[in-house]
Amino acid sequence: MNKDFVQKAYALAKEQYAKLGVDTDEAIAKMKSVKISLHCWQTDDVGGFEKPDSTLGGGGIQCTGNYPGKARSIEEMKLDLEKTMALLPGKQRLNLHAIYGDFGRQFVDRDHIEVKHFQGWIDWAKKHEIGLDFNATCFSHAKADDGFTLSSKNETIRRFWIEHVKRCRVIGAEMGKQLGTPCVLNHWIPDGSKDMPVDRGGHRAILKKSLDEIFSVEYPKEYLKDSVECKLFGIGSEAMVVGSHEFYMGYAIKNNKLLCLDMGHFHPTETVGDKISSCLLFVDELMLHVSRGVRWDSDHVVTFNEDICLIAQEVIRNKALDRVNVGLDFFDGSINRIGAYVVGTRAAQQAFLFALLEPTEKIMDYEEKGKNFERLAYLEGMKTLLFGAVYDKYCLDNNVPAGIDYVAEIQKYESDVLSKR
Ligand code: RNT
Ligand code: ZN
Repeated sequence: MNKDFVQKAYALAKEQYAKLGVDTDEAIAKMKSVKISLHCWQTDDVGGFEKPDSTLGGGGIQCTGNYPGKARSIEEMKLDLEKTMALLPGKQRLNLHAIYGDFGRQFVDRDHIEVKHFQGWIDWAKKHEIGLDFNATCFSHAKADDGFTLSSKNETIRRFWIEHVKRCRVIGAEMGKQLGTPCVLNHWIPDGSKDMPVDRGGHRAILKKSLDEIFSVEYPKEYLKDSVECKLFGIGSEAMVVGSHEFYMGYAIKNNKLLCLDMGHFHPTETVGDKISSCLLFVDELMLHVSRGVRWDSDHVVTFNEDICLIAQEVIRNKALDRVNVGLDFFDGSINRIGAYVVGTRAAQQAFLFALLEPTEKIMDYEEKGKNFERLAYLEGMKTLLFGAVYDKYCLDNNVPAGIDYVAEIQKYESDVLSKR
């Protein structure tokens, strides 16, 4: 897009928003604080690099599609991430899973992973001046095949996973320490039951006991922040998920942990945006897994829709940007994976910019006076202002393609790089 055109359109947008008392320059400046954590697993369909033929297995999550160009090594993944970041305005973070370590040609089981397997990633993050987040990987493993890990009644299996998660915390803390920005270590486990279990309580008590042991080691908050992620159901865990919403909400409040809210992990008529102001009254910080569930927790690429907008609006309206960590969690293997990344991340950024451009005080004033038609009209009116021109200016300021100019760049990357894999 022609720079002149972007500038001209922005000048009009600035004028239009100014009439509503909104300063567009200020909103763009605030986007510096919106650092979205890129989930590395979009580049390879959650396969990981433990074994040459690693594929996503179990845990009730599924990646569909077989579009060519999947990253097959750390080198390819880094290349893909660099391309992705080059097409995104602002700074991001990178969110790694434990299966993405540099294990060389050896097989290193989950209960043996060490900082050295992730030093390459830490150095890479340092070079790109970004922070790292991390996840224990308690799925795609023979010891998760019967559906229980940290809540398993089999003591050998339970101990294996406790050891894995403890090691993940050592690694996460080291990432935070070396990079000077706390690593959010997210804990999601697949544990659950396909059909009606009788001992729900037993498994939940075991999970609590495992977590208590794992978290008995304290790390400085400047290095490591643990978050816990609930889920309503998964494929193969339809009847019960051990780590339910009540379980983790209770656990996080009682033990001062971050609560992770995944947009695909609630009943489809619930919205995560509505939960934010409640949770923030009881936990210090949240981790968000920004995703788009189509009919179920399908992990579709995020689009600029009302669900993501409400999340961003609630974060901004409650002045909670510094208490909410935003990470992506989708995996689509049916389209160009870098394209999926860029579309999804831009959509999440747009939601935040859109929220930053809201004349909240004015609308709230109507609300307080009971003038709810006016409130609705303003909320609707915001949708058709020259918002795109402001996002384009944000792109221009950051020297990345404005509008959908990134499409051509991704097509080129596909023919030069991805199609040759
Ligand atoms: C699964 C959870 C979890 C995973 C990632 C890969 O339902 O959302 O966060 O998607 O850890
Ligand atoms: Zn998630």
